[in-house]
Amino acid sequence: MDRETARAELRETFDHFDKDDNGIIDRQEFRALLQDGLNAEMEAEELEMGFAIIDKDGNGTIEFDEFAAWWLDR
Ligand SMILES: [Ca+2]
Ligand SMILES: [Ca+2]
Repeated sequence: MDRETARAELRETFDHFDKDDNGIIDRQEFRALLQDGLNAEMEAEELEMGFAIIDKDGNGTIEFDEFAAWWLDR
C-alpha cells in the first residue's frame, strides 16, 4: 500500500473516531479510539502520556496531521 492510499484510509479512521465531526480528536474521543480501535485498555496516566506524544504541538487536541504522523510512523 502506498502512502497516499494509507493516508486516505487513515482519514476514514480519523473521521470515524471524530464523533462530533469537528475535525479534531479530543481526549474523550482518543480514549474511545484506543479502546474500540486498538482494543487497548489504558490507565488514565497512560492515556495522558499517549495523548501528549501524539499531540505534538501541545494544544490539547489531536489534529489529523498529528494522528497521521503517529499512525504511519509506528
Ligand atoms: Ca472531535
Ligand atoms: Ca495538536
